Amino acid sequence: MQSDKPATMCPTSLINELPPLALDEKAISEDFRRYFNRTLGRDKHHCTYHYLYEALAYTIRDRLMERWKNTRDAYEKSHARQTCYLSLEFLMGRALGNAVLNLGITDAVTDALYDFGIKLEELADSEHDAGLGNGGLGRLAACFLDSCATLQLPVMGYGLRYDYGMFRQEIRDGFQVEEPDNWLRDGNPWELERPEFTQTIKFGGHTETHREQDGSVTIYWNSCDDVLAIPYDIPVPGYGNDTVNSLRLWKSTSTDEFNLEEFNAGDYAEAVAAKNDAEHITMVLYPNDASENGKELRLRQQYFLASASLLDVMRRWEEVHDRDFDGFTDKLCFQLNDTHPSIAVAELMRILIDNYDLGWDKAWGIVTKSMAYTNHTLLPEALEKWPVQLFEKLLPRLLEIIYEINARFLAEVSNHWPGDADRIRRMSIIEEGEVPMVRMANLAIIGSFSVNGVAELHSRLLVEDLFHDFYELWPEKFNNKTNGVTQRRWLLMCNPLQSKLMGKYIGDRWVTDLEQLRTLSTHVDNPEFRQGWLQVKQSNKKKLADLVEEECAVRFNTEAMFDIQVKRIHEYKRQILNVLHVIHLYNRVKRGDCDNWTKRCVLIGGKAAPGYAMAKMTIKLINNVAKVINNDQEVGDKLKLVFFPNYRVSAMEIICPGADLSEQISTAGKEASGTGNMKFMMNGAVTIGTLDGANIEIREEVGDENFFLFGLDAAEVKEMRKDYNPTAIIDGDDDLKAVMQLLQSGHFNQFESELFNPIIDSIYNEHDPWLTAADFRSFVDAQERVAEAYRDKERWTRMSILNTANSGKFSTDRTMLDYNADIWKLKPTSPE
Ligand code: HTE
Repeated sequence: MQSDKPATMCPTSLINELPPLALDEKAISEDFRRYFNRTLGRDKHHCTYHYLYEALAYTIRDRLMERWKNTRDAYEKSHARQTCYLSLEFLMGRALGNAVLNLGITDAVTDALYDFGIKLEELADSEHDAGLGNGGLGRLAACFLDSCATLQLPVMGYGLRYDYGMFRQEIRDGFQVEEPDNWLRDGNPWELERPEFTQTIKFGGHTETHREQDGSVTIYWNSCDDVLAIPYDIPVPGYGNDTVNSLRLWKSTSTDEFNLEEFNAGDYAEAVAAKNDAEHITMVLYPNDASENGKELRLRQQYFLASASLLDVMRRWEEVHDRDFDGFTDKLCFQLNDTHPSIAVAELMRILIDNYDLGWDKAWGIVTKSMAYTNHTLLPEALEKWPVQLFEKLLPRLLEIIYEINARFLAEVSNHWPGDADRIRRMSIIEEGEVPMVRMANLAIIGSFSVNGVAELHSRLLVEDLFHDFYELWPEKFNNKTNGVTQRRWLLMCNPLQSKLMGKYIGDRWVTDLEQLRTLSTHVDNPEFRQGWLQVKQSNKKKLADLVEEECAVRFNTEAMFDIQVKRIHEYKRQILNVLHVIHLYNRVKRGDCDNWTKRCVLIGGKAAPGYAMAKMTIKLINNVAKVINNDQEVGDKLKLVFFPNYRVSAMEIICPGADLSEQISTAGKEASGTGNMKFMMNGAVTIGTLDGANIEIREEVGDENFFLFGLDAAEVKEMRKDYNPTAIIDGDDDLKAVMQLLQSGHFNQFESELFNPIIDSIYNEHDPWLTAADFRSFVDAQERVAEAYRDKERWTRMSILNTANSGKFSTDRTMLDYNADIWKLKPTSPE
């Protein structure tokens, strides 16, 4: 094929002569028109927002393209050390607004569009979210990329290009219904296909050992079903600095030779049908957050990502260093986003030994100096284990390598703790039992030079409990890196009014140095500033109320407190505790206990994993309770409750600026960090929360008087579990008793008898791991303090301002600087 043939030399006159594209209104306007009319070929009959969006996306993309190339060149020329961030999830959301913002051309673009009578906001709204993640873990990866580009750190994201991202959630009759998210249907102007960097990934087959003439042993992994990995690159622009980093996403496809043997045997249809297996690997994102599903296809995805990414790194390495791996660990580092890509530990061994003939010790030295692992949860149900048998079938060569890693490791353990068989059993990569399993976290820890948690409490619990054995062996590996969020998307972009107001008082250095927000506190006594702050919040609440009305057909009164809990639906996050409080408020109205009432609009949103029955039931409960409350004349606008459907990145961009109260109410010790809590804080919401995850650090920063604390702490939770008696707690608390009685009476499921029994039973269960009843009283009391504080407008406004002012720590810029100082050691490198 002539088209695939590389030109003998790339003429410099072809690639070096392009003058940079102008960023002014006129140039943007011209390009926009050209793309709409000529490239897209549209006219008055096709003037949809989608085509306008597409024309603008191409206009912006052109301007990223030249910076992208310059950034690559700069990294190449300086032989920059690089980190590869390996993640099964990148929850990027929309790209257009972010690109415009980071290029610093918001005014020029707005003006250019204005001349055509088009509003940037409306056009940006027709972009489909890139929902390639479940929740916090995936969004964190996206925020990391933004901060690394802004800090000019040579970091490249590696992930999967799922055809279908996180499912679209519809609510029918109060129940969640999952609809496929066909996000690529209308094309994706932000990706660049790179077929020239295609890799071949092996699955199945078997291994053969060959003794060479010199006595050495070579292992061949043969008769595999090969699958092709095609990379698609997505630009990641830094803020105001001409750096554009890359996110490389792999798509699976079949090889032309796929199952040739069957083909030759005449099973043509079988062979063609088998192609599907290959194409299916990157078809869909698994919609489980912090819970395991153990499906074979998921393991295929994990290996596909690890292998394709490592082979890609090797290709680039060979271009410069040939087969000399001496300086490898000086130049490269891999950060594993949870255990999902941790098969990379074994895969890098395989590549170095089988493809490049390195000896075991040399290869192991390279692996353990280049891999770093981040743990994101303590929940046992999220700890990945794969049946040995499945490994044997799917990745036989990798299982051999894992066995060898394990044998050498266990020898080290025996040496350290002679005769401690229990410890060996606990630390082994292989869990013995009826179905022997490969423990991915053990593999990740053993193969990495750094292991970190994502908030102080979480990292402490890791070394005290979950990974205690490993900590005793290698204390120096363990460290904390408290999460953050990028203030470019989660303040500057999503809250222009607050940003503008802050700009007037403290300038805009906070955009790249969030600690600057602290200066806001010097203005907290300025009535004019406070007035402005209040007006901003009112406008943002109005915008949110409009969205809620559109989505839920309920009108929120913007004078009321907006009380918000958005996150994945999970028992440990305790949306049910929130509902119990709402029912309690409803009871108060119904019994006339309304003195000094604070009006509340409660919004709950989030997706439930499709196989998680209790989470789905929780959604139904919220909807049923909402229906009763919202239609009760007596309640009126004292209290509203909505379930916000299809919660996602672009929805959060409207929700968090409009929030007054941020609900962070997980059972202490269960939420590793949380990051929604940080977004709310930045946008001036006050938190009601437990001493869990990053809440603890948020409270430390903002001060106890500006945070509503309730509930047991992690140590008390552990204690309470020993003899937990929810029935006694409920009987001893009139408010909780009334709430439970109303639930049990079927008041919220009049025509759906018994529907909520599983939820009611879980609250009464002595083994309820989430201790919902135990924290009810404390939660209701804290909510009463919230209500009282909210009635005092001036006090609340101060609290709101101080929350923003003290959110500086929670920028991913700080998080990335911490990773870089302790783990990556990259040199900021700027293009030009
Ligand atoms: C934590 C959350 C934390 C976030 O990572 C989480 N961990 C997972 N999902 C999260 O949102 C997770 C998903 C699948 C498997 C294992 C863990 O729950 C980012 O803020 O507290 O660190």
